[in-house]
Amino acid sequence: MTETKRVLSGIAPSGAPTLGNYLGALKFWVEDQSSADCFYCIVDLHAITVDQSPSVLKEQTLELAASLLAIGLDPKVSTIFIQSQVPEHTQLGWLMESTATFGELSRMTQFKDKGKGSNVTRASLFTYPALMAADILLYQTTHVPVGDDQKQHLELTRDLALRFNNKYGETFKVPHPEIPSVGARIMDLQDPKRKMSKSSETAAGNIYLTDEPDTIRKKIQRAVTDTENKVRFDPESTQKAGVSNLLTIFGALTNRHPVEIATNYSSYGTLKGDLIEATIETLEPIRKRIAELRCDDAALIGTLREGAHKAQLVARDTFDKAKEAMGLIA
Ligand code: AQP
Repeated sequence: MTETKRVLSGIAPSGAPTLGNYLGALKFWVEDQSSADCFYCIVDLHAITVDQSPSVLKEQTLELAASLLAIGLDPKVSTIFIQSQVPEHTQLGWLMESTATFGELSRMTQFKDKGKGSNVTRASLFTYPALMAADILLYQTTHVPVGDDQKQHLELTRDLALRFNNKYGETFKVPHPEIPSVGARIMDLQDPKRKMSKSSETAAGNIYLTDEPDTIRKKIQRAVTDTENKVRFDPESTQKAGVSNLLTIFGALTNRHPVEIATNYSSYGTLKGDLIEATIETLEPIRKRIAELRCDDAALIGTLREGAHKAQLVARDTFDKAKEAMGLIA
């Protein structure tokens, strides 16, 4: 008998979602809905591992929730919820912190990059990979779509699940990473050496799902290229990083290979013009739908609460099993 494919993925409300989030992750979430039992989580507890203004965090959470529905995630098909509304996440997170070692968490490269050895770095930034393990293991997840940056955290999740199962008895499914075969890493339009990030301070390098057509036009027209004016896909070359990024975006938007797209263009101007049209064509219906959904935040919150309720039915069961296995009285 083949096991049911169960997917869990999360996104942090750490800023307005970008075209990078959409092309690198969210569009695959929509595709997965038809073939798997999907749990999609707004990981607000991950967002507070760095400083957030409370009012901004609330706004970003609602904007992200509207964005997830606007791109086509269907709450009748998938379980869509806010992480902090299901307390089992933090509860199992503690059991995972009590399974992981200090040495393991110290080796996480994201902590080393983001924490930069500072004394004011929050303790939660150090321990959040254990919370992420709990997020995944609570749902007996079989597959986790991950980008390059999250592979190490998923490896830790697998190690913790195996360790727990060996020590306390079979409790968790051990999840597999799922690397999208056509996954794209979208870079900042102004600094193509760094990835497009929702928490980035320079809006000019990001395209947001809520950008108006005129804003998209200006951002792409001003995107950094080089003086050679030769449309060539060569993401490894520093000189061609900007134009390669534009070709990657175009490829991901139209399901074509960037190398093939490059052969159709002899100037950056025409490439940018066509890319602007393709981007607006994809994002304009999403932007309009987000605006409609944001007219009724109460309904949006209601949808998320229903999602949390559905999620909790599964999460509670796993948490009780884990607690019992560890010798905690239920
Ligand atoms: N530039 C990107 N290109 C492709 N995929 C991307 N993702 C993020 N940026 C790009 C994918 O989006 C998903 C959700 O991301 P996350 O919220 O878990 O955090 P992140 O990866 O750290 O995304 P950001 O936008 O860069 O957030 P901040 O600024 O808070 O750090 C993930 O699947 C990620 O791979």
